[in-house]
Amino acid sequence: MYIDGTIAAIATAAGEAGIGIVRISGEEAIAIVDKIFQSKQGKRLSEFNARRITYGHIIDPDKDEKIDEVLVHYTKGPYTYTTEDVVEINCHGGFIPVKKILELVLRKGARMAEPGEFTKRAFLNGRIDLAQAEAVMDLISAKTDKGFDVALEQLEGSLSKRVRNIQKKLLDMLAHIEVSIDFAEEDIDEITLEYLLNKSIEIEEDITVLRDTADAGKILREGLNTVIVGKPNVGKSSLLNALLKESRAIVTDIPGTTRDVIEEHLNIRGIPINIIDTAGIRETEDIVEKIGVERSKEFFNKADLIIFMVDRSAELTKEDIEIMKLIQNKKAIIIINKIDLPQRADTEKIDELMKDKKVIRVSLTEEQGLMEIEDAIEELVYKGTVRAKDSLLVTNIRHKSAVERALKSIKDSVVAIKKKMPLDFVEVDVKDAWEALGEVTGDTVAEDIIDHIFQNFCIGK
Ligand SMILES: Nc1nc2c(ncn2[C@@H]2O[C@H](COP(=O)(O)OP(=O)(O)OP(=O)(O)O)[C@@H](O)[C@H]2O)c(=O)[nH]1
Ligand SMILES: [Mg+2]
Repeated sequence: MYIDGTIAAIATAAGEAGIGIVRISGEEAIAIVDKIFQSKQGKRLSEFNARRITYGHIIDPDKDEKIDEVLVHYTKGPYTYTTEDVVEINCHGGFIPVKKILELVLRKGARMAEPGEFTKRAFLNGRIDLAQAEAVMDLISAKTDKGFDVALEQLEGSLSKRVRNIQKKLLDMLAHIEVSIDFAEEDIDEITLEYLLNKSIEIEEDITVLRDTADAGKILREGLNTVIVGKPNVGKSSLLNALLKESRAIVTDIPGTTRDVIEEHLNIRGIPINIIDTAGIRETEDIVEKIGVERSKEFFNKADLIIFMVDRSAELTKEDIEIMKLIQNKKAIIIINKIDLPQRADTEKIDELMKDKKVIRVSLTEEQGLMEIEDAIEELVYKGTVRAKDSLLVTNIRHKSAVERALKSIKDSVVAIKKKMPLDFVEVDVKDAWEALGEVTGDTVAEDIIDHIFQNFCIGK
C-alpha cells in the first residue's frame, strides 16, 4: 500500500456553525496554502513559525478575489496526526466558505481525501495501529459516556498492548518448538512437552478473558436489544415508561392496550438500551392484535435480553408457564409486578421454573424495585467477567472474530500437545493463533480489509 499526493477535506460537519475547518495533509500542504493565503501584513504562511495561528485571508490568486477571513496554522511532520505536514484552515462555518476554500485547495494541487484517509495515513505511516485507527471512528460515533471511555482506552493502545503481549507469548512458544524440531533426534522430551502445554494453557486463558469482554463491548457499541413480554395488562408499558422516566406508551387497565410494538432508546448506567414494549401475548381472535402478538414473538427470538413480566395479583395461567418454558435457555430477567396488591399468583412456581434467573419483585405504581431492575441489567451485561470500570473491552466485531479464531487455534494446540502429536502440528496451530491476533492490530491483515475498514470512516477524519 502506498501513499500518494497531498489530500484535503472539510473536517467539520456540514451545516451552519461558528467555524468550519479545511484540513490538508501531505508534502505539498504548505506550498499549496502559500498560493492562496495572505496574512494581514501580506506574508505567506511559510514565513511564519509552525504551530502558530496566523490571521489573514484566503484569496483566489487567479481572480484576485477574497474568499474568506481565516485563521491558519501548520504543523510539520512527523509530529502530526498523519505524520505528514498538516495545514488547517479555520474559516467561517456554513456551506459556502468551506466549499469555496476546499475547491481552491484542490485546484492548487491537492486531491480530495477519501473517507478516513487522514487516519489511514496515520496507520500506514506507523503512528497508530489498526485497532487504534478503528477506535477513532468509535470515539466519533460513541452513543454514551461509557462507550466513549472504552474507545478512548483503545485509542491509547491498551487493547493493542494486551494483544501484543499474547502474541509475544505465542512467539516464545514458536521459538521453542522450532528448536525442538531442529534438534530432536528421537521423541520429544517430557520437559518440552510440559513447557508447551503450560504455555498454551496460559495463552488460552489470556485469550478467553479477552473474548469474554466482547459481548459487553458489542452491547456498548450497538445497544442491548431488550424486549418486554408478558400477558396483557401486567404492566409492560408501565415499565417502559418508568425506565424512560416519561409517559411514552399508553397505560390503561384495559387488557390489550398496546396493539403494536413500541421501540425506544434509553441509557441505563452508561449502557445503551434499545427497548421494545410489545402487545401482550395471548391467544387472540382480534386480527390487529394478532399481528402484534406474532411480532412480539419474533422480537422475542432476536432479543439479547428478555424482560418477562407477570402480575402478582392475578393467577398464573398456562400462557405464563408457556413463556417461562420458552425463555429458559435465554438471557432473561423475570419481573413480578403489582406487589402492592394482594397476592394471587403462585410465585413459588416462578422461582422454581426460573431458578437460575433473576426474579425481581416490583410495584411500578408505587415506584418500588426499579433500582433492582437496573442492577440486574448492568450485571447481565458485564456478567461478572468485566467490571463496570474496566474500560478494556473488545468492542469491534472484526476484533471479536479474530480473537475467536485465535482461541480456537490455541485450543487445538492444547489438544495436539496432550495427544503428543508431532510438533509440526502444534506449530501450525500456534502460528494460526498468532496470525489471527495480528489482524486486530493490523500486522497480519490483508490490504482489502484495511481499505474496507477506512471506507466506513467519515470524510475529513
Ligand atoms: N396496582 C398496580 N397497578 C399497576 C402496577 N403497574 C401497572 N399497573 C396498572 O396495570 C394496568 C395495565 O398496565 P399497562 O402498563 O398498560 O400494562 P401492559 O402490560 O402494557 O398491558 P397491555 O398493553 O394491555 O398488554 C394499568 O392500569 C396500570 O396502571 C402496579 O405495580 N400496581
Ligand atoms: Mg402495554
